[in-house]
Amino acid sequence: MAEILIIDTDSVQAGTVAEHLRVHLEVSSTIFDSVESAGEKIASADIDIMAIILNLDASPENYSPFPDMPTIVVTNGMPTSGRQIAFAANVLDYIPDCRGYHLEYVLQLVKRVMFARNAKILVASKEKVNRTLMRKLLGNKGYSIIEASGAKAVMTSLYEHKNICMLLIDGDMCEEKNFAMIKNIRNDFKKNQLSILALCDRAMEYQRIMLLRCGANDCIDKPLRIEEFQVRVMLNLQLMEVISELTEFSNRDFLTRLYNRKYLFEIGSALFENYKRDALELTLAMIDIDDMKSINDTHGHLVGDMVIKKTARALNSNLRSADVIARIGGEEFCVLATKVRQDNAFAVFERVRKSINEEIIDTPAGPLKFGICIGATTGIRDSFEQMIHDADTLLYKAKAAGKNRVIIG
Ligand code: GH3
Ligand code: MG
Ligand code: MG
Repeated sequence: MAEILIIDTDSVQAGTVAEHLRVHLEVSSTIFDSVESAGEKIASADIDIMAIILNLDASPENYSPFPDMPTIVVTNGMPTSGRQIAFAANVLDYIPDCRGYHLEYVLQLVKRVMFARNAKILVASKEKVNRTLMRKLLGNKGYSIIEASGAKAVMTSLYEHKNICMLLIDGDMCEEKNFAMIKNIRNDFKKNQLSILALCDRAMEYQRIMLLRCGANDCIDKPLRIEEFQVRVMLNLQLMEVISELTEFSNRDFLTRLYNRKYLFEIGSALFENYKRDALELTLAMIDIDDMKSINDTHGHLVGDMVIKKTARALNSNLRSADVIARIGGEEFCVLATKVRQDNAFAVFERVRKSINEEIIDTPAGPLKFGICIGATTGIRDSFEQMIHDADTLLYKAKAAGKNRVIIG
C-alpha cells in the first residue's frame, strides 16, 4: 500500500497531519524527524512512497532532498525562496506558513498526488527536443508521461493507454491541418475525460480561437513561461480531478460505497453489448438479504444498516475487482461478473453466501445471524434487461424454496 512520508521535528504536528490524511483520504503515513532517517527508509525500498511532506527549517537548496519523490514543502521561507522551491522539479507546491500546516491545503495536494499516480499525460510534438522539454517542465511530480511524435501516434496512444487525462500539444502540431485531429479526439474523448492544452504562439490569434473551438480546453503562450506552464497544467488537472470526484460520487451508493443502480444500468448495457458481440460469457447475479424487515424490527435500523454493509463487504472480498458490484435497492444488490465461468458460478456465489451466514454479529438486542438469497444467470441472453429478469426469477425461486440459498440458471 502506498504511503506518505512526513519529515518534521515536531512529532505532534506531524501526527495531526498523519491522522488527517488517514481519516479523510485513507492514506497511511510514516513520520521521521530528519531527512537522514527518512533517507534510510527510502533506501531500504520496502515501501511504496507516494509523496513526502517536508517541514524543516532548511535552506532552499535542501527543499528537494529526494529528487525522485513528489514533495510538499511546508516552509517559513520568504516568497523569494518560495519561488525557488516551486522551480524544483519534484516540489508539488510549498506552503508558506511557519506556525503550522494548512491542513486542508495539504489534503488537497496529497489528493493531487493520488490522482497523478493514476493519471497519464501525453505530450505531443513532431520534435523529440520539444517533447523532452515538456517532460522536463512537468518534472517529477508523480505524473506518468507518454510521448507522441505526430497526429497518428496521438490517436494510437489515446486508444492504447488507459487513463490518459491530459494531452499537451506543442506549437508544431497546432497548425490548421491539426484542427481535424482535435475534433476527432473529441468524438471519443469528452472534456470530462481528457483535458487538451495547446502550447501556441500568443500572436496566432486565429489559430488559438480555432483550437479552442475545435475542443482544446486551454492555450498556453509560447514562448513558455515556466511557472505559468506549471500552474496551468496543475489547474487543468485539478479540474479533471474535481470532475472525476463528482462522477465517482454520482456513481456510488452512499452507505456501502458500492456502485449505484444508475451506474449499473449505464455500464451494464454497454458491457452486455460488447460481450454479446464477442460471444463471451457474462454472469449476472441478483442478491437480496433475507428477512431484512424483521432484522430492522428486532434490532433497529442501525443494525439493519450494519447488515447491509456486511453484505457489501462480503461481495467485495469474494469477487474480483473487475466485477461490477452495485447496491440497486434498499437491501438488494446486483453483480455483473465477466470472469465467472458457468461451471464455477455456483461455487463463487455459494462462497459469498456462506461467508455471510457463518458469522454471528453481536448487537445490543443479542446475537444476530442472517442469510441472503442469490439468483444468477450465466451465459448471454437477448438483452441486459432479460438477464436481470431471469436472475430475478431465480432469486424469487430461492426465496420460495426456504431462503438462504443460491440458485444458478
Ligand atoms: P425477504 O426475505 O423476502 O427478502 O424479506 P425482507 O423482509 O428482506 O423483504 P421486504 O421487501 O419485505 O423488506 C425489505 C426491508 O428492507 C424493508 C426496509 O425497511 C428495509 N430496508 C431497505 N433499505 C434499507 C436501509 O437502507 N437500511 C435499513 N436498515 N433497512 C432498509
Ligand atoms: Mg428486497
Ligand atoms: Mg429481503
